[in-house]
Amino acid sequence: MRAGGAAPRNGGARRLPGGATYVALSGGVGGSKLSLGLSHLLGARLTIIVNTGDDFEHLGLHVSPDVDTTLYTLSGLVNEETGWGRRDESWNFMRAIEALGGPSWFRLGDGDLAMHVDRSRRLLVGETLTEICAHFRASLVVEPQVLPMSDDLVQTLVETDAGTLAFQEYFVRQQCRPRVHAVRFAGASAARAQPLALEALAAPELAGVIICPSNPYLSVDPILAVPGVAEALRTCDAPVIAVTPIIGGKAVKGPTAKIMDELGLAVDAATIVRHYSGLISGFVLDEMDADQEAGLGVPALVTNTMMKTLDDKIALAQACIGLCEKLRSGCDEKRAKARNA
Ligand code: FO1
Repeated sequence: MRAGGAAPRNGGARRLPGGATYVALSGGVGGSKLSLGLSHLLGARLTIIVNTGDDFEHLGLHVSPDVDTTLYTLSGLVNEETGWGRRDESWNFMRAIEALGGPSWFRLGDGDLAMHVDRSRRLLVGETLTEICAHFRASLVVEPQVLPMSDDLVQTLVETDAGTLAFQEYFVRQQCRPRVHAVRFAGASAARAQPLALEALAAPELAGVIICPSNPYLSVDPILAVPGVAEALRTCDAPVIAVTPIIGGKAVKGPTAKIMDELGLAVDAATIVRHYSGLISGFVLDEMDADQEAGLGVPALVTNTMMKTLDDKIALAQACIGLCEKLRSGCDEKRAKARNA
């Protein structure tokens, strides 16, 4: 039995045997879908390090979209149509604030609002983002460990032809329309990586790290910009793999392909592999792009990466774990050969 008294929603029906642990690096919607698949297979043996570069203060509240999307998805509360926010949500607050002439460009449902109010209240009395996330995780009965990448403020800023925009200004208010020149992460160099995240990456039981199919430039890079995280990936004993966010030259959701184009990059798997070069030892690409496998320069697995159903999510999670196992056994063989040589 877990805190909150309820059994985990995933019930462990498809749980993989063994004590191996995995870490996922995730942004919002796309990353959460794979995290859900992984959570079905791994339960509490999964740690998800979540981007907080999208966090911002809105209406005096601390909103942490990627953390909430992860918690909602893993607890079954998510609105599956949008991929963010709660399902069966009511919108009385939005109607009331619109009637008052208040800001309505960022939509906060009534149930969702409770998260932001309670998070803000807890921050005011000195709790950290990690402590708050652990509390919500227990209340919503989420099995995997969900960790903000840092408790310190890191702000994703998008340099565009409309000026420097805070992430949500770019993403929601301006609907990703401005042309992007660069992305930077204010506060990242002084931020401390969440110690539990570094601990999970250094655990002797760690069997793989999976970079989810989140936007590499907007959602994964902020995590990697926090000192210690990229280094922990480079030095960890387990394979690190990435799942493509690009299928057939397009992003499943969001502005990944548009940004790649604006940055003068080819919108293909090789660009993503190069982006993570030095960090990853394996890559998962979509079967639609099978012809790109040969030129990637790292071992690749070709599979369906489009996650429409829960079965798709679990199948992709299983494929990721399979690739990590394969890469690990390759390394073990090499080590054994080197020992015997
Ligand atoms: N995305 C939108 O496109 N429009 C919104 O009004 C919006 C509100 C919102 C509220 C809470 C929350 O947790 C997420 C919300 N998102 C909204 C999604 C969010 O902006 C993005 O998904 C992430 O920041 C990018 O990963």
